[in-house]
Amino acid sequence: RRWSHSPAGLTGLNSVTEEDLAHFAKILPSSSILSTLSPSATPSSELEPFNNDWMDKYHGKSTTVLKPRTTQEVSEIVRWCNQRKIGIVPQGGNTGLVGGGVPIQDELILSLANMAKVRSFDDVSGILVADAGCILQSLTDYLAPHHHIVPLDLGAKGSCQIGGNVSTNAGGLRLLRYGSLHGSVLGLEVVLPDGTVLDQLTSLRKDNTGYDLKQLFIGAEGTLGIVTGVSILAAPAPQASNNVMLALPKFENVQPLYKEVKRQLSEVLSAFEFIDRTVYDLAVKHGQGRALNPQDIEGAECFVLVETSGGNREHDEQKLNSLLESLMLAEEPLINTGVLASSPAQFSALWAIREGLTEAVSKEGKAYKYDISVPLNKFQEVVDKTREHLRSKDLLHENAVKYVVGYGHVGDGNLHLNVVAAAYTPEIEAALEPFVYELVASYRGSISAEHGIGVMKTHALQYSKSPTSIEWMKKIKALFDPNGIMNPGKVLP
Ligand code: FAD
Ligand code: S2G
Ligand code: ZN
Repeated sequence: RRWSHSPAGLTGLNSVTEEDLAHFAKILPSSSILSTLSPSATPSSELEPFNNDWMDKYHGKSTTVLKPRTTQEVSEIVRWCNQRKIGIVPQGGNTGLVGGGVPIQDELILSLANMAKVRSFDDVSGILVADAGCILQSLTDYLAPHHHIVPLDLGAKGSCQIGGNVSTNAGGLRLLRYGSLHGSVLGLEVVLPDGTVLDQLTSLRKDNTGYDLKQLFIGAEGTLGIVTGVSILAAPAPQASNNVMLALPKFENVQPLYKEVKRQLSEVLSAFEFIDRTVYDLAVKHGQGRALNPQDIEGAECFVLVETSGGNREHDEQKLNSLLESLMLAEEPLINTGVLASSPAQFSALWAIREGLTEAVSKEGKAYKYDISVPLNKFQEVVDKTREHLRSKDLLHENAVKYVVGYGHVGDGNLHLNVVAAAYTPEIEAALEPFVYELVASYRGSISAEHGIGVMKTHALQYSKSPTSIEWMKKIKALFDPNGIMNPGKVLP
């Protein structure tokens, strides 16, 4: 069943044995060990959720999942694996979309699920220190009564962990307003591939003393060490958030609309998300969120969800209403219509359409996901060219590729091109890769805007990074992980 671009095999590494298990049993209670090897003899079906990725596209064959509760336990496990040259896949919420969080073969899975405590929060500075295994939604819930929010939001918030967010340098729905994790993460605690605990968990806003080592682990996808603790600057919760779903007659209007929205909303703008018509209709079909009434969106080619977050509800609503008026009254209106959320329920229902796109797509079939950065005015062209390319290969039909859709974070220039197929097959992949990567390179874009490289795109890194860059990434990898045990076969070709 494996056809994806994973390396043929991992060389120079050993499998977990019963002796290893006996050693792990000295470090962890039995409840923290899941293994098909005796004496545990857990049925392999119980390891499925750890061996298979969220899309059911990548499948590992690990025999053993360890779920340590403390940094010290992680350190002892890693030290042993480094001596035994056993490959380790660090796993968070397993919502990654590039196959980075599941084994390529039978590497050990080290799950952070049992390290989910908030260590401290200072409600004056807003600095939160949490275990890496804290689920994003649980941190959001923890901060709410303290009138703070995590400066990150994504559709996977119910399962993804802050350690996984850091390791993939997740972007998400709020990057436009709150910036990237490279800015909001203040410190990290990391277990290095030899078991050393690198404690960089500062809670300082400013610390300009030597190289900023934590930056190396943000986006390293578990290939340089295991993040066990995160210190992050939470943002003050907005007093008022509002959103509006705009229906556009044509894609060309997205750019002038973005300019106008930024001009009129300026500091209270907190999200600007693009949804093409095909994927909007799929979200409605699968009951994601509350649809706009069909007659109002007759002929709309795409949608934009705009969110404001500010300090004063009346002020922000006044801004939104005058924006809507100006958009509708223009002699050449940029929008067909706009639905302004009139209640918290409607606010959530509009967001649910955008956040439900991934699930709607996965309900339609097997998604080839291309999370790319391209110039905003090329979003539609990329979707159209990919669709045309598949049609020219006679692959655009019910039994091959059903839909080609686009949605994403306009403010970040990040398009999520999704090719929805009846099944994952070698001929569809051969038609899409390197076609999509070459198309992105032709716009001098990036083949991965926020999801990372994982195992899916190691061979495609060259489209976005120079040979010198890749050479020095490999030198850094060899320095931190000379035995190549940390998430082997991921990120680097
Ligand atoms: P996992 O999937 O478990 O792992 C991801 C990678 O990080 C793997 O390489 C793994 O080895 C490594 N890793 C995990 N934890 C650690 C750790 N503690 N230490 C070291 N390495 C670790 N992504 C976005 O950027 N923006 C989005 O808007 C977005 N929306 C999504 C919506 C849905 C519905 C889904 C299913 C996914 C979405 N994603 C998005 C992708 C995914 O949620 C993110 O990449 C997320 O950050 C992964 O977190 P996780 O805890 O699930 O990590
Ligand atoms: C999003 C999720 C992944 C995808 O919804 O912003 O990052 O391609 C994506 O559905
Ligand atoms: Zn995204």
